[in-house]
Amino acid sequence: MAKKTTLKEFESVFPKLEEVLLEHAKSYNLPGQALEWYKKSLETNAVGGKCNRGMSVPDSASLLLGRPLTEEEYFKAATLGWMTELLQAFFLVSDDIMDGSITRRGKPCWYRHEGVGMIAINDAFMLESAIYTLLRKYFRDHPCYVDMIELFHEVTFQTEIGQLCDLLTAPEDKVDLDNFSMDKYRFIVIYKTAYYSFYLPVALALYLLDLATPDNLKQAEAILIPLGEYFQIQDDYLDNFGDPEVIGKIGTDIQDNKCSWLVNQALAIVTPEQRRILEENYGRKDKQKEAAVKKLYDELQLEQRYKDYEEKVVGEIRSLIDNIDESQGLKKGVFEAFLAKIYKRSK
Ligand code: DMA
Ligand code: MG
Ligand code: MG
Ligand code: MG
Repeated sequence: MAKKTTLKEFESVFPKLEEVLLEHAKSYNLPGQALEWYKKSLETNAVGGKCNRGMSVPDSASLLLGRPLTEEEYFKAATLGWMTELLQAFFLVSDDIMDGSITRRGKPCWYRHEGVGMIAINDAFMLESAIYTLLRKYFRDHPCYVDMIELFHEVTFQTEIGQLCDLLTAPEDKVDLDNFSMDKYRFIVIYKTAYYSFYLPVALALYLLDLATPDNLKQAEAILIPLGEYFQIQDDYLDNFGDPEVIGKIGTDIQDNKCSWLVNQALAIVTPEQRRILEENYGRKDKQKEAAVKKLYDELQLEQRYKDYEEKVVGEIRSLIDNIDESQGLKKGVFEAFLAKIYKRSK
């Protein structure tokens, strides 16, 4: 089997793409100060993450072909990978503003950088635009160019409706635990996370190789969406139980009144007195109230409940992978690689 791409190899593609993006901006006679700003935003927001999504485009392409990629193929695949990272950067810059987060990737969130503030909103839009600049530059003549544009547009919309429901179920001024449910939860996480984080990179790899069919895209989606749901449940678990030093961000879900996996699990097993504790302390911008919820989560043994969930869901995902019909162009290895990357992750 072909070897997996390293972060170093993947990151080595970025400077060329950055140059293309800056040249493109320059062609509009963008003043130097603004050009410098755009460069800083690209370097701060697109680079510096784990790049799991981005690297999975070349990795999936190589697994689908059953051989290593040529240099040119690698560059194209990594370029598509960087577009998924730009989409992610666009969502994270906005998400951190909307969630009132403090840190991201171990540093202050972009909107909290000196002199940035709400200019970050426009920076987020420009990170999104960068996707289409690169797509046009490198894929205009690709037989799947229109499919790729439509895929980015659709996945963006899917993420946005997920974010909308995430925000609407978490009003700042009104805590109503009856608003939460696992059905709502599933909708939120499938849309806000699973499509762009899991389905998008594999669909891109299939389009890149011109191997996509309605059938294999459906088959891939049927596995990648449950995988993405599991991934966001991990994110919710780590928001409370993870080490901020390791995950690079400080959890905000309790104070933000989020319809998180943990609060839904708690609601399913609380006694009436424990429910009162939740009602009085959840969703308040108050460290002590947050601590009371954290204490309740410990009493309810949610950490163990998460670990049991993880074993169960990983078993289910493994059996979905085992049942893949490889004659449709897919390879089990593509999905095994995703699962191996996230199983028992701590960041
Ligand atoms: C993640 O939701 C979804 C998107 C689209 C960024 P989140 O707010 O739980 O993410 P994080 O924990 O990284 O802020
Ligand atoms: Mg957030
Ligand atoms: Mg959020
Ligand atoms: Mg989170």
